[in-house]
Amino acid sequence: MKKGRIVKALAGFYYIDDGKEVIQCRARGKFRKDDIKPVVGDYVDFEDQHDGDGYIMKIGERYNFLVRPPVANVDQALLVFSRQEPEFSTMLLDKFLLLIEYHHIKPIIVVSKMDLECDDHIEETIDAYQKAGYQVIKTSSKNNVGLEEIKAVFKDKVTVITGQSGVGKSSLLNALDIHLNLETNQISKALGRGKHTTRHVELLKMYDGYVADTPGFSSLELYMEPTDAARAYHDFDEYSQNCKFRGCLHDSEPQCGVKQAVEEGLISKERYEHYLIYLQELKKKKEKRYG
Ligand SMILES: Nc1nc2c(ncn2[C@@H]2O[C@H](COP(=O)(O)OP(=O)(O)OP(=O)(O)O)[C@@H](O)[C@H]2O)c(=O)[nH]1
Ligand SMILES: [Mg+2]
Ligand SMILES: [Zn+2]
Repeated sequence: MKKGRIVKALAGFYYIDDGKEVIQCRARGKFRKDDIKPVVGDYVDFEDQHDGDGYIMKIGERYNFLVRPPVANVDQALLVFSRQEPEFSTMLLDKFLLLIEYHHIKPIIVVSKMDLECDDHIEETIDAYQKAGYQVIKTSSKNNVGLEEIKAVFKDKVTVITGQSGVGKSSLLNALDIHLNLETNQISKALGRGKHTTRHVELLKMYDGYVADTPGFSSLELYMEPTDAARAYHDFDEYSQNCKFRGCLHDSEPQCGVKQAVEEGLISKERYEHYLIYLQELKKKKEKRYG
């Protein structure tokens, strides 16, 4: 039996890197029965048939698993948000951060298309997220800005590049490595959003790390418990030490450390308001599930 890591999944085939070469494999039917499917990033045991085909026999334990995009064993995520086209949305960014931090994946915020100058408050926004403790990298694939900073974060890590369709994820990777030639697309001007150019997930070896370009999305679903959401943001979690009640959702509970921090200006009011919206969404979902 050989061991390796799935670096690509496409049309029912899995491509496994064993450190020397990449072998094309299929999954055994038994995985489907157990309702678990191999995903990119999985460590697997496989049988090499030596005819260019093999079979995945066992999926190793995952230390985390992202549903969208489907990738396992991820260290960090570049959350790519364009300054324009599509327009930067802190509401969506906060949703994303909630999801990524819930999975214990380190988020790195990338503000792409910085060359599209306009009358926004992008610097203030960036400042606010940096104050909250997030690393923010400004890039322009068009003008080759911020690329060295991106290369530096790839080293020794598995990084997923994610974000809405059309924000420039594939363009960023192409700018980092001119030989990559990933397909990119012209954004639909009428809709102000992209048309899903990237269609599969693949781990690429880049700058001493593994990097996954992923298909963009147009909407993002939250699926955690309300109590998990209350603990997801690293900065909220810090102040929740001062909450009187265990399992405080930082909503209507008295003596809440997070609300206190918002009042004192230590947590941005806007982020807290976004959090409350997502918390309501999750509570409603839970009610539906349990009646
Ligand atoms: N002005 C400007 N345009 C950019 C930049 N980066 C990407 N674009 C444009 O944005 C559009 C979408 O780029 P893609 O790289 O295909 O976006 P994507 O995020 O990979 O999209 P999906 O694969 O659909 O998720 C293309 O028309 C790019 O030329 C940039 O830095 N500046
Ligand atoms: Mg793409
Ligand atoms: Zn609280």
